[in-house]
Amino acid sequence: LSLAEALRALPKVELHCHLEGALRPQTVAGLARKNGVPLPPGDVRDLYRWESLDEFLRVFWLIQSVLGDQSDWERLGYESVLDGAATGRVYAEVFVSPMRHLAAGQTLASVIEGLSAGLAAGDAETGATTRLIVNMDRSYGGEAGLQLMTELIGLRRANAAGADRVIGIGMDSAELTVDPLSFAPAYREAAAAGLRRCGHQGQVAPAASIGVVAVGLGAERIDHGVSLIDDPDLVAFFAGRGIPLTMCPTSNVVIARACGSVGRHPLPRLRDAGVLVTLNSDDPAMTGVDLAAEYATCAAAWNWSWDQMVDLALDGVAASWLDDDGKRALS
Ligand code: ES4
Ligand code: ZN
Repeated sequence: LSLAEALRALPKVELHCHLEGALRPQTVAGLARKNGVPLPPGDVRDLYRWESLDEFLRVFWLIQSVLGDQSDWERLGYESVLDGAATGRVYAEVFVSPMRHLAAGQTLASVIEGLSAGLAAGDAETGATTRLIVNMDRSYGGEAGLQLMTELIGLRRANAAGADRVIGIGMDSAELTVDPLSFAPAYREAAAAGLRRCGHQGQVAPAASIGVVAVGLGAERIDHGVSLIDDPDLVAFFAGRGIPLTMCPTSNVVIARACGSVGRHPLPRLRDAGVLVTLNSDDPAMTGVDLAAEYATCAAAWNWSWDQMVDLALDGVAASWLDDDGKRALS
């Protein structure tokens, strides 16, 4: 058994994976045909080329636009769990960013009901557990974010189908053009409703903005946080408070171009400094690197042993939003 094969078999958790970024290329093509969404001719994978986060996001938004109705969301949920299980994933907290679909006239209820049905079917078939985090697309602004939170909280209060699968909220998409604090009312509402909170920050924006999301918005977990390494005081603060980072090294190299190679990624240095860091795939179908491949890539790039990779996987359990019994079951 090679290290890469062993790492694929190692039971893993994933805390940073965008469902839309996990959509199989063939499914993208099939749903585009079904829903009459025009895609450029040729293989869908030919679209997966970009030079920056903003260029990537334009492709991501196009991929999102092929999801047209509840049955599409159900298919996405189902296939994503099967593909996750094939990478050794036993527990996941996955993102969906429905703002674009709501603006196009879909209802949050249908997105959540469809996804949740698909995730449940996938979980039943594979034995995995998959929970949902609803992300605000920052490019729509803080007011739209608050509206999304209000709607989500309403669905949970009404016991709408699938709403109990949503355990938390976050934000993603554009980073440089948006003031994170404009999402403060949305985070406040979510906290008051008992939802867990995370947020993308620090792929391309400076370290101080990561502090703003953790302290100013009360995010309990930062998604990416690459630039944290530039501010030793903030690194010490994150280490002391135990605020986890859900990091995605390959994505940071090929999407945000935040560092030149996985070998130069700050995850090992942050871990040495006492920060709770976890390893994740971000958009596996769009980068071509799934969770198991990410583990193998990082082990090779950092020259980490099996035992070090197992410790890193266990830190994923620690950083999850499972309760203590759930964490114990996976440790
Ligand atoms: C994303 Cl900000 C960001 N980075 C990577 N993948 C994404 N999908 C949606 N937003
Ligand atoms: Zn992400």
